[in-house]
Amino acid sequence: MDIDNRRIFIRKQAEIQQGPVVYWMQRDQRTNDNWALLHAQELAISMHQPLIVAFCLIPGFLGATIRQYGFMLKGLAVTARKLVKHNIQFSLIHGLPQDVLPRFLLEAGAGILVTDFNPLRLPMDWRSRLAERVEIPIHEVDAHNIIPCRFISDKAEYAAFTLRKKTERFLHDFLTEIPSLVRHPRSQDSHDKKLPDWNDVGKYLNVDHDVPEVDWILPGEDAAREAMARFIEERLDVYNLNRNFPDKQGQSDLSPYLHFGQLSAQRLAFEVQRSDLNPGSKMAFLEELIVRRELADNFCLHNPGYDRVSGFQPWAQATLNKHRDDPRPYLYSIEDFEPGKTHDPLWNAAQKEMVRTGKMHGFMRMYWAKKILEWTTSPEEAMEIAVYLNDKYELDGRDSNGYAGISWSIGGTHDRPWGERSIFGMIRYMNFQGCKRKFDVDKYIQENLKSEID
Ligand code: FAD
Ligand code: FO1
Repeated sequence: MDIDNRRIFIRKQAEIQQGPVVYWMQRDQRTNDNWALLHAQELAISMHQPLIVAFCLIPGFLGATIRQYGFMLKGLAVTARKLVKHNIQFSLIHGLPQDVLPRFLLEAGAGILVTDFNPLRLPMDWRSRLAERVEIPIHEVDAHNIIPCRFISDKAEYAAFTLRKKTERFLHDFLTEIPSLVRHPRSQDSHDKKLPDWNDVGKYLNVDHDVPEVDWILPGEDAAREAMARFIEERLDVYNLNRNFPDKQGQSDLSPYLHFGQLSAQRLAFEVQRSDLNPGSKMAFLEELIVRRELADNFCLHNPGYDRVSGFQPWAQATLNKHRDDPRPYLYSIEDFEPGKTHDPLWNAAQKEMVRTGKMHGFMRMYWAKKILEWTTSPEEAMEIAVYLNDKYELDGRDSNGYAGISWSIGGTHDRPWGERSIFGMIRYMNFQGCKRKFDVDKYIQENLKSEID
């Protein structure tokens, strides 16, 4: 197997015991192109042991609603079936990992635990608490990033250009073909091939059911691969032209698959790179998928305040403090923002797009967050409202890309200072006129407010 050791972080040193290998699947919820699963299988084969995959279903996660849980669980059902077909046991366990995994591992007689990488505060906390409660080794494998996050930099990178130099240096090592999972040669004698009753898991959830599931995207790793192929076939060639125009279908729409780990970013980058399409579009897409995305994980791993004003650069905190008392032309509360009831039809249209589809256009997310800074009493309130709405309605929410994107918009993270103005200070400003010059705002407003008018 050619897993690169620079992908593996020893989360807990201990004596490997004789027993099955367990992969605690958390962020990367797929059988295909999953380095953590491949590492676990390689260990199990070398130890002549069965391989078990465990997923801990948590009753609530960062404000996720039935919209996100529905998408995730339907995707997990596909992955569970594929694992069993590979003679790999799949176990769905209910509760927090540090509470339920120790007993599960003991009962399975596990020899070693493998998990994947997640830089967010809560998932990191699960991993460290678990490490205190088990006696077997824990290997953490970064299956989410093309260049492993812990390897590429040991500090918060200031901007895309500082990280880009490092990605260019190591991309050749890591943007490779990915081996396939093999049918596992051994299974637990007590291997319960029984799959969870997915219709029954809803009762373990404690989530808001008022945000409906969406139907424009099919969950699961098989649908993700098809969507990837369609994007490369139909939209990649003009990605550079259309991606920043909210009135055009220019983006890949793959972020929900990437967020839940139903699609490997390395697979996507590998297929894009070897396509013979417009080099400008390929470069633009890989810049987002590799540099921007890895910058977000780097930000969350090395900056505890990734979702707060305290996580902004000092220059940004200083400039926002200086303008803290500037008069706000409009002031709105969450009661105005959530239903999209501001004076600005463009902002309202973006909010409606997110509430209705679970995916606001990438360009509009910048405008949307910046206006929340302009129309609230403080940067702290702006961050709170932007994170709350983003994590409640976006299918791809609760993701390092989101915290980095909101921090970029409101706190200039990974951006530079711009000309000083009221409220924003030197944080980059965006306004309606700027959008009007750039794309057909009337068309975008019509499309997204029409459900109001109908
Ligand atoms: P495409 O343009 O097709 O890009 C392909 C992939 O590249 C994306 O799926 C994503 O993984 C990555 N990517 C693209 N743009 C960015 C970016 N600016 N930063 C990091 N990665 C990027 N992204 C999320 O995944 N979840 C979020 O909750 C989220 N919230 C955001 C909030 C704000 C205020 C801003 C400014 C950006 C946010 N983003 C978020 C980043 C970006 O807008 C989305 O990743 C993108 O719109 C997803 O749609 P797509 O997959 O069709 O994008
Ligand atoms: N990860 C889990 O291990 N168990 C869960 O029950 C779970 C629920 C969940 C719901 C919505 C969502 O957006 C993410 C969720 N995650 C869960 C975490 C997710 O898989 C990612 O690890 C994080 O969002 C970080 O990217």
